[in-house]
Amino acid sequence: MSKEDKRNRFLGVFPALVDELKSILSGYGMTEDALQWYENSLNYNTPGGKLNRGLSVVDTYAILTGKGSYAELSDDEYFKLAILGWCIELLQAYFLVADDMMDKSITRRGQPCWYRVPEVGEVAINDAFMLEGAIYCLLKNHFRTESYYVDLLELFHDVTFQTELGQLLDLITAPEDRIDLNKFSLERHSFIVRFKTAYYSFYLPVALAMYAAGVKDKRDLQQAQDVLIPLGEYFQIQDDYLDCFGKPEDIGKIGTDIQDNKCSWVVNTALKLCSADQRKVLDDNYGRKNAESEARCKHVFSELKIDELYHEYEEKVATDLKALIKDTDESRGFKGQVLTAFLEKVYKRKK
Ligand code: DMA
Ligand code: MG
Ligand code: MG
Ligand code: MG
Repeated sequence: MSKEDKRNRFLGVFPALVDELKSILSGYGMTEDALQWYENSLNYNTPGGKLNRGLSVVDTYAILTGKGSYAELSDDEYFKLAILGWCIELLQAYFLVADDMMDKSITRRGQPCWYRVPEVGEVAINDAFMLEGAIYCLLKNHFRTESYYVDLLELFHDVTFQTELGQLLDLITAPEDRIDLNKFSLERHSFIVRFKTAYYSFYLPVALAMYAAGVKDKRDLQQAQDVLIPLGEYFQIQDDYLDCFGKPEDIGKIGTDIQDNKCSWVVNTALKLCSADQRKVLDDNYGRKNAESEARCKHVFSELKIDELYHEYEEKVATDLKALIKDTDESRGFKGQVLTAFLEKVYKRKK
């Protein structure tokens, strides 16, 4: 099955899930306007992205069970895996609606952020909670009788909390009123991004597919994690790079990291290399809410050739990850190919 067909098949599942979620609301006697609101929020915030995380659940399961072509997946089997995939996309939707409010972002996936839609505003806070709530409605309806139901619940709860811890650190390292670049370091950056991005974006899809495929040995989950967390760190470094150097048409969002005083890979790399004069420019301009200051920071980044350093970093990290993957122990049923498939999805991405 081609990449496009896989994506379309996955997208084809979503409307049924929206109907199912709406019917839970009607079961509570909720009014038509509430049903319509939820439907709009689900459709606006969930399916518009790359769907890498959701598709990876199905792909990983197919690799683990030796059904790599999808042809041997029964319709029921596919549907259940796709639901787990959509549960991650719902988790992502929940984080993004909140993240865009906290980061004061303008656009997401090429459209206004949900909280900036005029009728929505701060109702978006409750909509974020309801996107998260959808996960547990779907898990209950479709997985309650599985032996691994509790594993799924614990996994979603643990990974959600880890992400929230990462978001907490991301936000308190970037206060708007007390800009102090001495608080930043690449070590702190690494710690933040592993929590805010790597667990839910990389470990979660694989762990879900492993549970569904009956691979639940702690040693297998650990070896998946040992590669997927550094891979997720690389993914967030790409996100930081694209925030500064990517084109809004490609990435679907307008970068906010410089004006938001974010502890991003870009500024941390610059801080390690800059002269005293360049440091002064950054001290005086980073985290200031105006386009001129932002442009001065970007000028320092280009003097320091952060762009080139990023490409060097990308080559090195890809080589290191391939070496790590080579050591995968496949004796209990986990497969290194799962990890290679992930690396290929993100290597040199432009959006
Ligand atoms: C992403 O951080 C983390 C989560 C949990 C959404 P970010 O603010 O860099 O993401 P984006 O660049 O997509 O706003
Ligand atoms: Mg953000
Ligand atoms: Mg953020
Ligand atoms: Mg970002």
